[in-house]
Amino acid sequence: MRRYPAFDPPEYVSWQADPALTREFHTAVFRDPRRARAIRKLGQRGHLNLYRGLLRFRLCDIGLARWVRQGIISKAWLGAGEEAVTVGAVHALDRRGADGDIVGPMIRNNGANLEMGVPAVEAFRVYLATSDSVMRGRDLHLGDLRHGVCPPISMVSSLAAVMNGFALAFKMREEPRVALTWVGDGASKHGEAQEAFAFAAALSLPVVFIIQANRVALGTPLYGSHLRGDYSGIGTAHGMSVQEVDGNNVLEVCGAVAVAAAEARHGGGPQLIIAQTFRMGGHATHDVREARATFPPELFAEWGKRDPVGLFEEYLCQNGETRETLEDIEQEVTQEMEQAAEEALRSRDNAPGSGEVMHDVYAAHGPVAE
Ligand SMILES: Cc1ncc(C[n+]2csc(CCOP(=O)(O)OP(=O)(O)O)c2C)c(N)n1
Ligand SMILES: [Mg+2]
Repeated sequence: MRRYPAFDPPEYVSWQADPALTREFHTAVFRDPRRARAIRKLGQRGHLNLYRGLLRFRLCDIGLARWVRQGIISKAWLGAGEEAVTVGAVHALDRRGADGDIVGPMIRNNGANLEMGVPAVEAFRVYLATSDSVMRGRDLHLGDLRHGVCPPISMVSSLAAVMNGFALAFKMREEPRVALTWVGDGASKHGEAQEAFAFAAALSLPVVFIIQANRVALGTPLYGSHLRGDYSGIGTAHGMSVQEVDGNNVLEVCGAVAVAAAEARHGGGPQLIIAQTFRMGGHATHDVREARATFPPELFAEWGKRDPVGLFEEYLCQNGETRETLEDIEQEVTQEMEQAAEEALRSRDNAPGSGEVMHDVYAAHGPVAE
């Protein structure tokens, strides 16, 4: 894809395919027969849709970063380098909408909205806090249950328990549906995440948890919060099935989630996936410099070579796709995102009125009087 020197991490601007990593990508896809079967089932259309999804997430983020640079918004939480963990997972689910599987993204999984069918304009409008945004100007955490997306909860790890609620309802109603959520490696240490894992396991709920191990939590590197360095023990301690994946390999993620979702859907209980990845940017756009100073440059260089978009492009081209096909998709997605940003800007003056502030707000004792 085209690179954007003003917004991309420098490692992406000068991105070149590394033959060893391209080989590794290919090997990983077919290592596990169950995952390989799910990946083959995607067919050409499914593969290109995954590519489209990666580009949507990346280009939506670039659109938001551009808005920050232009002073339209003050900051944005982006997923650069981690897009495959979100896109691969969502594409393995039943995305029919309100009656299908339900996902609970965190803010770094914003691309889940786009892949579940939430219009791209919403990803921009939500940042402008306009009354015509799906969140009605209340919150920049985006979700829409009509498309099977539960909005993120700002307090990290709280969403894991909420997703258990969806899963419990599916189980009680005997509906073959699953709930899926992502838990940051930092958030996985919170009591609420651990309680959610224990509860899901004890009740054998149809839920998939993905620990998004990007080696950092805000400004704290992994080794500052987690002595072991790996997460496999968390799942087995609670009695969950565990799979580990390269989170920058969109096909491996998709295959692993397809296997996990099938298990959960057919009574196999909660499934944990540990996706190894790396945050190529800051916690948000405001602290990129500090984030880059937190880790040695070699780590950025190493993970920079593993750009999920570049790796997948190489794979696709080695498996029969032409550069022209990929460029056409890129042009289409670029246009989609530019139009979405423009459309959102047209709502910029629709601030929520003061009369709306109490709508849909509940206190412990019931609806708040207007
Ligand atoms: C309960 C709670 N404590 C602190 C915060 C502030 N905060 C927001 S994101 C974040 C770090 C989360 O790290 P991780 O779970 O690894 O997710 P990542 O940002 O790496 O995707 C923190 C501490 C919060 N939102 N919620
Ligand atoms: Mg993290």
